[in-house]
Amino acid sequence: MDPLTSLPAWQALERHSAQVKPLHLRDLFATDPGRAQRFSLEAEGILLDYSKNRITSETVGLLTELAQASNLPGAIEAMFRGDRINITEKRPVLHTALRAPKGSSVMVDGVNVVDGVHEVLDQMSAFANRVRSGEWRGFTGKRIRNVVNIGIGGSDLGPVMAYEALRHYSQRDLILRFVSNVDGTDFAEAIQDLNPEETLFIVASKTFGTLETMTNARSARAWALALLGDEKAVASHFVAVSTHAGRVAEFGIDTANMFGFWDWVGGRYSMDSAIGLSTMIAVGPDNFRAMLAGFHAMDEHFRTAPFHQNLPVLMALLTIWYNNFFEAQALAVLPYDQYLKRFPAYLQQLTMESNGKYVTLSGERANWETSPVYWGEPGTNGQHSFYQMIHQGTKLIPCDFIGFVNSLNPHGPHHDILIANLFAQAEALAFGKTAAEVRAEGNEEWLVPHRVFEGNRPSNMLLADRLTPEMLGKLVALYEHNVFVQGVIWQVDSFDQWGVELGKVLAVRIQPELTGDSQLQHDSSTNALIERYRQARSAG
Ligand code: G6Q
Repeated sequence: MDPLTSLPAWQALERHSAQVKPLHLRDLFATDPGRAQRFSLEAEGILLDYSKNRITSETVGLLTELAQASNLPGAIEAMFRGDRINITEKRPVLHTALRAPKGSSVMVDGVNVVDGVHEVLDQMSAFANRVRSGEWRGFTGKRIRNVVNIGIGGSDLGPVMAYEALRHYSQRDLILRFVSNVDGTDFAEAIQDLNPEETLFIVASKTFGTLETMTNARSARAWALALLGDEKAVASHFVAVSTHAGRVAEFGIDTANMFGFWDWVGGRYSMDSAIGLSTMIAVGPDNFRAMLAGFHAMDEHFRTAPFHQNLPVLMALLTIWYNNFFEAQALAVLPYDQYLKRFPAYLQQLTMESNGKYVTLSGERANWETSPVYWGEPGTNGQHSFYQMIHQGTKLIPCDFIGFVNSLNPHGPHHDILIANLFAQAEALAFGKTAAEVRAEGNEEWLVPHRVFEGNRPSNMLLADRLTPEMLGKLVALYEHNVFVQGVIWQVDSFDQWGVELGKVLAVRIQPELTGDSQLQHDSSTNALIERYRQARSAG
């Protein structure tokens, strides 16, 4: 594989970026009345207006050439086909098979995995219906009122994001809670007002060996059994989502109450597998399947649309444009919809765990930047906190704005106010306010520099009709594939996460040292911290 920076397409982009950097969006719009139309794309019910980016038509052409030179078409086919593209874990990457329609075919080791996917979906649907209807009873015969998902990382962030996003569609007499942190506070607060007789725990863990999840699951079992008083109660109050039947059985959960998935589903790509069981219980099988249909529609768009009309490809290329040619270090995701309040947190894992890597597929150090820092908050809240830096800070921070034409909760003027703010922020970022405009408002001269907005801050605007389950699926798939394209171009394995291992190993070593009196053999800082903790704890 040629180093990225040696590709002629890359070098052409370097030269081109030097020409584009001095251009201002104010002038690009003023000289081109058709700009908004030219740089807008509508597909799968999503409008992407990318005209407020610091690009020209040549930029888009060169970026798509880079995608071709990086063999993106081949990489897309390899993923959908089930090639072992997660090379460091020697696994296929087939989250797209999780939403493939019944009857379609994706072969792994001679087996059509789509059949298995639909078997599990049917099993999940039957179970979800039993919980939702009250047919599934707790050990003492009471109806289940509370569902607590215990999982972390990919086994938490997707489910909690989807639950919040689709709350409007949820069965309101069921309480959903999510426990992830090993901090006992997370568990204690989740169950403090719950009755174990009416509580179902979903232990969601691909490996069923994750320290945090197993610690929380054991606490949940102890809490439930302390009140229910009989080991047999576990069968009525615990189900598992895992790939590891042996460990599930060892924990005491009947494997008849286990929902399986496969090692070709990465944790952060697993919300539409059985890991989404809590989502399905909350919103029902029909809404869950509508969400899957949305994922699939975006998969098909990604797979078939030409690059210059391809939503995930264009968004990824624009990220590369700023990340690699404008030295942008971050990207803000700003949903103007309260239901998407956990979407930025979900994307943090999807993007940064996938592409936050300095080693390329060939094992060399990348001499180019990889993943930017993704973060965000729902609008308008973010406007009253960190937007200051986006407007007037020293860093260039491209933004993805997300909005919906129709609110799921239309209350008086709220939605128009919300959307006015959404459009206004993108406008203010792009066009800013000149010194002449500030002076014309009658400001004193010394205040002028403080009140000037340079503008030329780029943003994408994603606009859809309303936040339905199907639309959520499309949005998530849009970002999944966006991340994939970035990873292909940066030549990293977007599907492993070796960088999370070392801290886990060290924690296992430190834990007994916190309570023991063994000789400490760390650096002086770590030794002193452990000593300090030991002394303070023993002093009570
Ligand atoms: C995601 C990661 C990671 C994983 C968690 C939970 O891609 O692999 O976030 O999802 O560590 O793992 P388990 O599901 O195995 O408990």
